[in-house]
Amino acid sequence: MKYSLFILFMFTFMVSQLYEFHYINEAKNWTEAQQYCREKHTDLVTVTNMKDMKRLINISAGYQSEAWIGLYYQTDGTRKWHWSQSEVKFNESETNWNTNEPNDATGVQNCGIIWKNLKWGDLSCNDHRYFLCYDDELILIKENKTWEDALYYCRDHHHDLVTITNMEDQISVQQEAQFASTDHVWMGLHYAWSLDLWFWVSDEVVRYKNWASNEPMDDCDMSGAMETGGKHKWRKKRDSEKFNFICSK
Ligand SMILES: *[C@@H]1O[C@H](CO)[C@@H](O)[C@H](O)[C@H]1NC(C)=O
Ligand SMILES: *[C@@H]1O[C@H](CO)[C@@H](O)[C@H](O)[C@H]1NC(C)=O
Ligand SMILES: *[C@@H]1O[C@H](CO)[C@@H](O)[C@H](O)[C@H]1NC(C)=O
Ligand SMILES: *[C@@H]1O[C@H](CO)[C@@H](O)[C@H](O)[C@H]1NC(C)=O
Ligand SMILES: [Ca+2]
Repeated sequence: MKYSLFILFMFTFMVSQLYEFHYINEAKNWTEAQQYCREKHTDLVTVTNMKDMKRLINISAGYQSEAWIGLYYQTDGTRKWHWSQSEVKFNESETNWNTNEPNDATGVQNCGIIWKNLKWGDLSCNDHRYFLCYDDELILIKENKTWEDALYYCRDHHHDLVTITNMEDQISVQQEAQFASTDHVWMGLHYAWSLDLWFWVSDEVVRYKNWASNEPMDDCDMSGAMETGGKHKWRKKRDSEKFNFICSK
């Protein structure tokens, strides 16, 4: 089937900063769904925090029914849940199972689904269901620019310099940053000297933090950059330094 035909059956239902979710209205088994998402988008969705949950609430709109998410039980070795997006570790304290799930109700149920009430269940991976893919909404610009020029570039050509509000965002940005040609990449993080405050240019409050230790004191004309390699810690850098940078689309 041609891609244009798939488009007809595809609902793009929300644009957030770093991800765009797609509800695919075509029944497939879990493995086929994963393959489809990886070919046409980035992967099956990871659903790990309340921000994502709230965005997914719109699945329950209209007639849309339950859908596969990127959750599966690894069967070889230790039996343990995993996310299809392999960089994200499954965290037992961030689950949202429906009452009595997971339960292997019909024998072995190794794949995860999200119901209309946003609760999770396990189902047999052979079952055919609609599913949820996501697209990364990040782009690495491999040009060396000052922080301010990077900001204007992103706002002119895309959406904004990237904002990171949680660990999942951090991981997505790391994935892009590793391909940079400079040892740091600019993010949309800036120091307001007059207010003695770090802020995201998107107006998000700086809640999640990933600063390296022993960073210099806050000073005027400083902005936040992420290390391209290693632990991808955040560093305070002079605005006039020139780095690659990451825009949100
Ligand atoms: C759900 O969709 C409606 C209409 O498309 C939109 O106005 C609303 O902001 C969305 N909800 C969330 C939580 O994003
Ligand atoms: C798991 O989630 C909890 C609650 O959000 C968080 O406090 C904890 O740091 C997470 N653990 C890991 C290993 O990420
Ligand atoms: C999914 O479908 C494919 C193609 O029909 C098949 O090869 C595969 O075994 C199925 N996978 C599961 C887990 O059922
Ligand atoms: C940016 O700077 C890096 C490191 O100095 C250099 O390797 C790279 O070629 C530069 N890129 C451009 C497009 O000038
Ligand atoms: Ca079940």
